[in-house]
Amino acid sequence: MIDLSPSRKERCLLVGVSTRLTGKSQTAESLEELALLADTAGAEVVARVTQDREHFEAATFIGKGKVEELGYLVREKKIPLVIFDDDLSAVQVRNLEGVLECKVLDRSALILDIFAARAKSNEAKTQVELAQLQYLLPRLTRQWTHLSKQFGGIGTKGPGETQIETDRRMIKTRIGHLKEKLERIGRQRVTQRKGRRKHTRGALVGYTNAGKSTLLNLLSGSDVFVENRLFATLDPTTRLVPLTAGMDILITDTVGFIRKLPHHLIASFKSSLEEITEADFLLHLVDISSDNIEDQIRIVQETLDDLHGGEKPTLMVFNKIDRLGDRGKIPEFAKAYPHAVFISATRGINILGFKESISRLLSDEFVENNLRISQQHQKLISHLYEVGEVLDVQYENNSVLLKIRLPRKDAERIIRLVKETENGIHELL
Ligand SMILES: Nc1nc2c(ncn2[C@@H]2O[C@H](COP(=O)(O)OP(=O)(O)OP(=O)(O)O)[C@@H](O)[C@H]2O)c(=O)[nH]1
Ligand SMILES: [Mg+2]
Repeated sequence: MIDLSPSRKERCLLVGVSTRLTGKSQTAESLEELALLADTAGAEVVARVTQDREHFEAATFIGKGKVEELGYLVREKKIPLVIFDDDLSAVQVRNLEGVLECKVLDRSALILDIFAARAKSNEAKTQVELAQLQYLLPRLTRQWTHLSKQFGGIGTKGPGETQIETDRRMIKTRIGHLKEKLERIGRQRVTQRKGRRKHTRGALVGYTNAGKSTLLNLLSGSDVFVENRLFATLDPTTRLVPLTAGMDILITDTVGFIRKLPHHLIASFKSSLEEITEADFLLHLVDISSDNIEDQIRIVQETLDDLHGGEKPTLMVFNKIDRLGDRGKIPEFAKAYPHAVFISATRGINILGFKESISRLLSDEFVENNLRISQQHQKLISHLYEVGEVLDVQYENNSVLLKIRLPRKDAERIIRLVKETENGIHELL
């Protein structure tokens, strides 16, 4: 585990590169976030170095002169760890470690390390190990093993040295086993979700540290782990939340997103992230006190698009309004996002308004119908279970009465299908 006591903190130097594409301010913001990540991993940032470049050096990522400058800093300040904000190849890491004579990591390795330290459940541990091995496989070199033994500490934990030392084939076998195990856990998850079908489900999504777990705790009176560090939540937690007098909904808290999230990680967290793709609607939580609101919103949306969750009915929720000195930012975002709601999860500000906004979203996006179908049309009945939320079932003579909630955009087509099937016009099902 990472030792967070100040005296034992591993000192590190951060390196960021800006190109014409990324620009200086984006690099600075990204580097600021890398510092937070380093802090979360238990390291102390003692220096930051940036470079403007038109292209990346194949051998060392940054230019020769910059490498020398880094080497000087590392030796002078006796820094054991250098972290690059961009992904490095195995060759680049090897060359840089050779010249700098210290451990070199990239942002992905650092994020994976944090996830490894934070993983608690069987599923999260399996997901992280899979992502680590997939990250490691193309980077597996004798020198890397040698250095991991020599330096130890951040970025050298994880799958364990014995596995790193075994050959690629064994790692590939292990990857196969982990994937199978995740599939098994994933199937259990599907069964659990089916058991919860009666309720409408929302998923809390957003940038890491936006306050998702805090909000779920407030809404459900539960005690999901909350911390002012990145990636406090790895496992999705689902809780029943009273929405209005007659209606409870399920809300799931999910892992936070961040820029340059390693793609292995997203792939291996597939089954947890299915909680998002399977949800009826999303609550996109944004930290309004952050300096990079627009960037964070964009990154969350891009990640959701990757997961095919970008099309879901979404309520934008701006959190932490208690941290705004003046309320100046609220009108600006209210104008840009007309349906958004503004809250404070820690102070419990405007939670009623938040619940009303969810109710409005649900009544805009979903309609409830009562459908009567002959029991002989089993295929149609199972189709309805797939496309909608069956709220109630009653059997009457040879018919099934379904009270069903359908997405408004599909409702007309489905009702027509039911009529045509009942009248024997439609042979689809
Ligand atoms: N001032 C203020 N702080 C808040 C508010 N909501 C959450 N926080 C703080 O923000 C930090 C992060 O909260 P979490 O609930 O862990 O955030 P999260 O989105 O679940 O984060 P990850 O699980 O890391 O993705 C904690 O220190 C919370 O106390 C709020 O409304 N106002
Ligand atoms: Mg959380």
